[in-house]
Amino acid sequence: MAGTQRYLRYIIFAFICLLLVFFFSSSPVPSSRLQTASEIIKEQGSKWKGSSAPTSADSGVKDVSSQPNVSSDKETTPNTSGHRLGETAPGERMNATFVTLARNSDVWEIARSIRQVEDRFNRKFNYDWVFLNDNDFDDTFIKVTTSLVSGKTKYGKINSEHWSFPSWIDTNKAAKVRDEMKQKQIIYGDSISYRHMCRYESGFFFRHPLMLEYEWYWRVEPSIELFCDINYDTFKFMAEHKKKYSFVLSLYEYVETIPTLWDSVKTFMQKYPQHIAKDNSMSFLSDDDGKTYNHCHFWSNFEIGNLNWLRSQAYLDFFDHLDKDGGFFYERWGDAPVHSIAAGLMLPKNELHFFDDIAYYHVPFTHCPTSEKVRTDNKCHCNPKDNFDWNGYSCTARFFETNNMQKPEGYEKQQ
Ligand SMILES: Nc1nc2c(ncn2[C@@H]2O[C@H](COP(=O)(O)OP(=O)(O)O)[C@@H](O)[C@H]2O)c(=O)[nH]1
Ligand SMILES: [Mg+2]
Repeated sequence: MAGTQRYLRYIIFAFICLLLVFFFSSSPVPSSRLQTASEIIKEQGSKWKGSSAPTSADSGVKDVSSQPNVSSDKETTPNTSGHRLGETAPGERMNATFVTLARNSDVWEIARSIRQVEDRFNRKFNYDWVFLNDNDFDDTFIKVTTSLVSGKTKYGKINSEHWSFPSWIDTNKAAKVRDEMKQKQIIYGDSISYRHMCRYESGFFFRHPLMLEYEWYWRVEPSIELFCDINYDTFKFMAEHKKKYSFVLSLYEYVETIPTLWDSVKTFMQKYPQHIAKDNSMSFLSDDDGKTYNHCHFWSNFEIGNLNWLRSQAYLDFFDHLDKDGGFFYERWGDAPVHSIAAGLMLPKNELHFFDDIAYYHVPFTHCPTSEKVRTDNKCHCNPKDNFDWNGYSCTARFFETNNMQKPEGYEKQQ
C-alpha cells in the first residue's frame, strides 16, 4: 500500500514538472507565431518594392506583370528601354568578326568571355567569331564555343612560320635574355610561347586566311568581363565615324620589356617618313616631341579595329622593320605598344576612338564609365570606384588632352 502511494506521488510530481516546463517555454506567445499563411504572403508582398501591397479583399498574390502601369507605388520603375532579350537588331551588318587567339586549355575562360560578349552585344548582331591556335583545336573547344556564339564560328591553325624563331634571330642570344629576365622576375620574361604570341598578334593575325575575308575585327581574350549593354553596332560606328583603331583602357608599359623599342621606332620614322600621319598622336606617346617614349599604350587585349589598315603597306613596313630588329625575342616587346605606336604615328589622331560606353575588365584593370547616365542608360553593373581611367597609371587623360576632349563630369573624384 505504502509502495503504491509512493508511486502515485512520483507520478503527480512528474506531471507538475511537465506542466511547468511547458508553461515557461511557450509563454508569452508572440502574435506573429499565430500568423496564417495568407498573412505571411501579405507581409512579404508589402516588402516587395515592385508591387503594391495586397488589400484584405485580395487573395494575397498578385500578377504584377500583367498590369505594368497601374501601380500607384512611386517606387515602381517601369523598364522603358527598347531592348528586350532575344531581339535581333534590324539592318545591314558590317564585314566584321570577333577574333580570339587561344589554346585548348583556355576553353572555359574563353567560354566566360563569349557569354558576356553575346549577352551584352552579339546576340543582337550575330557576328562571326574566328578562333586561332598554334595547335589543332580539340572537339571540346569547338563544341563549347560553337554552342555559345550566335554567329558562324571558324577555327584556324597558325602557320608554323608565323609561330617560330625567324631565320635572323640568334636563338642562343634569345635564350640568354630569357634567363636574365627570369632572374629579374619579369612577367612572362622566360616564356618562348608568350613571345610568339606577342609577335603573332603584332604582325600576323590579320593575315591569317580566315581573316582575309573581313574588314573589321574585335579582339576578345579569355576571362574578360563586359559590364554594360552595347545597343548599337560598334563596327558600323567605327566605319561611319571614320575610325580605324579603338581602345577602352590605356596604361604605361613595363619598361624592362621594351628598352630599345623606341630606338627601332625612330629609325623607322627616318626610313619611312611617308608613313607618318601629319596630324598624329605623338603627344600621347612622347613628352619631348619624339625623342623618348613615355611608355603609354592602349591595352590591346581589347581592340576593335580595321583589318585593311593592319594589312596596309605602312603597317606591314612598320612590323617588318621592328621584327628585323629582333626585340620580340631579344627583349619582350608586346603587341600592345606595337599596335599603339603604329596607330599613334601612322593614323591621323581623329581615326582613334575611346569606347567609353564599353565597360570592360581584364585582370587587373577595369574601365567603368565615369558618367552615371551612361551607366544607367546601358544597364551597367560595374562599380564606378573600380574605374581605372583617371588613375595616375592610366594614359587615358593624356589621350583626352591630345584630342582636346572634355573629360566627363566627376572625373576629378576618381583621380
Ligand atoms: N594558341 C595560343 N594562344 C595563346 C598562347 N599564349 C597566349 N595565348 C593567347 O593569347 C592571348 C594573350 O594571352 P594571355 O595569357 O591572356 O596574356 P596576358 O593577357 O598578357 O596575361 C590570349 O587570347 C591567350 O589565349 C599560346 O601559347 N598559344
Ligand atoms: Mg589576357
